[in-house]
Amino acid sequence: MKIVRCFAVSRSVRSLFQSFTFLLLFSVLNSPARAAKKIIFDTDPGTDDALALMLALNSPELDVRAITVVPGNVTAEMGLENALRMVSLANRCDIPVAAGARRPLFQKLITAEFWHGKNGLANVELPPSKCKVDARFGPDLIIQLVHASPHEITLVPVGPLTNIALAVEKDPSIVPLVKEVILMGGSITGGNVNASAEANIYNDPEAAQIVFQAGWPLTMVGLEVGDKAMLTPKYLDELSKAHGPINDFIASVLKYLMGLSMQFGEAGTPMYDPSAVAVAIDPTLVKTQNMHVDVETRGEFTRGETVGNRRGYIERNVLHGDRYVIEGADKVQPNAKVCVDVDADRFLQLFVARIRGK
Ligand SMILES: [Ca+2]
Repeated sequence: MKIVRCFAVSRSVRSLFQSFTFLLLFSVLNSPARAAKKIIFDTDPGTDDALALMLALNSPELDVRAITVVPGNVTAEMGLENALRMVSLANRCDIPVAAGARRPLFQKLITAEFWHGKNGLANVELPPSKCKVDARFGPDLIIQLVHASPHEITLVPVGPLTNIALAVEKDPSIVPLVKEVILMGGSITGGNVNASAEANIYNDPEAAQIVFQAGWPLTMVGLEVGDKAMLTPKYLDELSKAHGPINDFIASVLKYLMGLSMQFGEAGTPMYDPSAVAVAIDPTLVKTQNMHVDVETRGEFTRGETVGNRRGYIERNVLHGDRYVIEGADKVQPNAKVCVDVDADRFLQLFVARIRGK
C-alpha cells in the first residue's frame, strides 16, 4: 500500500511538473517578444524617416531585425550616417544597419535637403554613432534574413524602392517567403512632387514597378494617409511634455517640419513615413481597397504615378481592320491593398504615446 501511495504521489508531482512546464512553454511562446512582427526597415533618412524609425523602435508590436539604407531624401552616405546616429541615440546597436544601393536603377538621384534640412535630419546635430555599420550589402541582407525566417518577415520600405527591387531581381525566391510588404509611397489622388507622383515612387519608378508586380502581399500606404494625418501643434505640445533623448530629438524634428508646413499654409506636418510603420503596428488604423496598381515609367507628366485600377477590370480592345472594337471587359487581379482612409486622430495619438515611451 505504501509503495502504491508513494507511486501515486510521485505521479501527481510529475503531472504537476508537466503542467508547470507546459504553462512556462506556453507563456514563453506567447510572450510579446515572440509575438512581435519581424520587420526590415528600408529607409532614406530623412526627417519623416526619423519619426518612423523611432515609432518602430518604441513599439513592442514590432521587432526591427535590420535597417537598410537607400538614397532618396539624402545621398546614400548621409543616409547611412543618419541611420547609425539614430540607432545609437536609441541605444540599439544590436540592430544591423546596412548600406544599400548608391543610386536609383535608371535615373539620376534627386535629393531633398530643401524639405529635410542640410543634414537630412532637420539640421539637428545628433552625437556621433557608437554603432558600427554592418558590412553586408542591404539587398543581400534582406535576402539572407528572409531565408532565415521564411514567412515571418514584413518589409517596411519608406524610401525609394531601389533596395527592395534589387533584392527581388537578385533572388526572386524571396517573394513567396516574405510575409508582406507595407510601403510608404504612391497616391491614387495626385502627387506631392508634381501633379501626379509621390516622392518615393518618383525617385525610382522602375524599382517601384518591380516591387508592385513581384506578387507578394503588398499594402500601399500613400498620400491618402499621410496627408490626412497632419501632426498639428496640439500633438507636438503633448509629445513635448516628456523628455528624453528620443523625445527631444523628435520634438526638434517636428518643430522644423511644422515651421516648413506653415510657410506653405498647412496647419501641421503630414505624417508620411510613420504611416507605414503605424499600419504595420495596427492595420485597423486604415481602410484599404484591393486594386491592381501599375507604376507609370514613361509618361511626360505622369512618370512615377501609381495608377490604381479602382474598377477591377479593363476593356478588351481588339483590332478589326483600321479600328479597335471593344469586345468585352477583362478582370484584373489586384496586386495591392491601397489605403484609402485613416483614423488620423488614433494614429497621431499612438505616435505621440509611443514617442513618449508609453
Ligand atoms: Ca523616407
